[in-house]
Amino acid sequence: MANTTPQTSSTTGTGPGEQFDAIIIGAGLTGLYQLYKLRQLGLSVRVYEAGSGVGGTWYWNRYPGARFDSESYSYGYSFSEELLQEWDWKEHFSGQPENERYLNYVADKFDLRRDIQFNARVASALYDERANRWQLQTEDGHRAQAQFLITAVGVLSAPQMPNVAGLDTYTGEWCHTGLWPKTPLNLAGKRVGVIGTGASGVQLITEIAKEVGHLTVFQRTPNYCAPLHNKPIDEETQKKIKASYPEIFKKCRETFAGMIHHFDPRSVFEVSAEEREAFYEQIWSEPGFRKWLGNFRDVMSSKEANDTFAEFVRNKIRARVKDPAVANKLVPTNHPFGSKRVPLESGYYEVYNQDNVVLVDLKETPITRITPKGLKTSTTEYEFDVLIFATGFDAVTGAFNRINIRGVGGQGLKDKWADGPRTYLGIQSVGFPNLFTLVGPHNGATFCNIPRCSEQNVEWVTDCIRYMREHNHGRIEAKLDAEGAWTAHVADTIADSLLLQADSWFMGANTPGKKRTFLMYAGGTPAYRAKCDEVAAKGYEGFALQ
Ligand code: NA7
Repeated sequence: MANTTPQTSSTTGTGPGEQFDAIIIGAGLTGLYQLYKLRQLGLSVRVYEAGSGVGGTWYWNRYPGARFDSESYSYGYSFSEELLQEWDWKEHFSGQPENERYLNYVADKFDLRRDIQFNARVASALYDERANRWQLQTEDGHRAQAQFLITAVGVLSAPQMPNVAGLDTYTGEWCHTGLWPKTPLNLAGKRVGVIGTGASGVQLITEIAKEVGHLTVFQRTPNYCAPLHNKPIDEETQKKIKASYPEIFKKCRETFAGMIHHFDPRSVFEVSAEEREAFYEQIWSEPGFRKWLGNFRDVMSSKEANDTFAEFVRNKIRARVKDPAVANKLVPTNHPFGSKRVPLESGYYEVYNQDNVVLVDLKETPITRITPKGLKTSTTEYEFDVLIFATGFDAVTGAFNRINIRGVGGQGLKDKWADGPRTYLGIQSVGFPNLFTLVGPHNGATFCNIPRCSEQNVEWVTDCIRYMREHNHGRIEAKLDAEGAWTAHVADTIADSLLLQADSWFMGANTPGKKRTFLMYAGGTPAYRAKCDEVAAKGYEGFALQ
């Protein structure tokens, strides 16, 4: 087995730096598990993490109201029975502080920190063809090398600011939801502006509306927000959950998106109008994503079917907002229900019934510039103490693009993917040997309850490295035909889907200048897992092993 002691040479300057078998970028949920698994294999591993602590998404997104939209008990790691039994989720949909605590607990329990370098943002990763090693450099000049490079950089980790003039002139406090400071902003009694009404904005707005002095929400596109129905987990339920983890995880393995929710096998039009309405009321009253991923099977493929539920949701919104003119602005009309990620909420629409809250429709009055005291729209000037950007992320590929990753012949990954990602299984890309992209573009883990599918990714990569070591292979690279076929297949998975019809981050359409193309995988979790298993069983079919 591998030498587990890293050899150190000069770690900065021009030397090759520390030597490892594998380097992992990111100490979020996925990176932590990959570290744990590679250690078990006897590899020397170093994780580089930009933050000062573990947690990834749950480290950075510490804005008020941030919480799971997956049932907590379907989100935690499944690999350790001991961990499952000793961790008590306190709420059905756990909040950020608790989620961060959980990931810290895991890091401590499995003694993971000693192989993680914190405050280390990777600037470049260059493949040395002759040595068959990846050479990494962090932004502060630290250098290291490894045979395997494994990215666990997350799907939504490259925060995106709007391209509006004048931010540098703004003199008040401001921040992005995805880069929320550790010392919380004091918003009590303040004049606050929020730009963006996606899943983050909806959670944040609902929470801060309870304490701010005045809130102005700048909305570009209204969303179909659905009730989360969160509540604490009582003792009896806790026991039941702990006794039924095998069934919970089995269910997650079998559903389309790795959640506990299954699409209903019926078509919208197989039932009478009364039955349909009763079904909609039923799923609306149930927790989590039941309304999206447990809806009729054709809600995501037939516009006609989708319209029936979209109108149901619009009526729910209208019923909750007192001022019909405001309600009208909040009602989505330009995309099908579920074609963008459905924000789950706990009192969001009622916020707009508060006297101290104003909704500005940016389609009517766009922002023209940020000013020293706030911002200007085409008609009005606003002043704030705090301005919050809930404007989302350069999704899926953004975090890759922010690292200078160069493979065979110095080819940049960013350049290769400029017209959209090309991958095999969303785990490798031709020209980048020994680079594994966990939860990367085209990967089944993207359109999934991430922990369930990222565990699959990690275990598959670990098995692959074990196989390579057992068979004396030092290098693995996807083959061109396999990459072409997978990339075409990814497009096929969405060909009949209404996901195509929205300007969402799924499509890269939220990032100015980015090629509009499907960045994820919509073939479903079971199909993805089966394909990965088949590839492995056939001796890593579609990969060249040397
Ligand atoms: P999202 O879902 O991408 O939402 C970003 C929001 O910000 C959305 O309402 C955008 O409007 C708005 N936005 C983005 N750029 C601008 C500009 N330039 N001007 C005005 N408004 C803008 O990001 P979130 O952080 O809420 O959620 C990301 C994921 O995290 C979510 O899907 C969950 O998986 C968890 P738009 O709709 O583009 O018109």
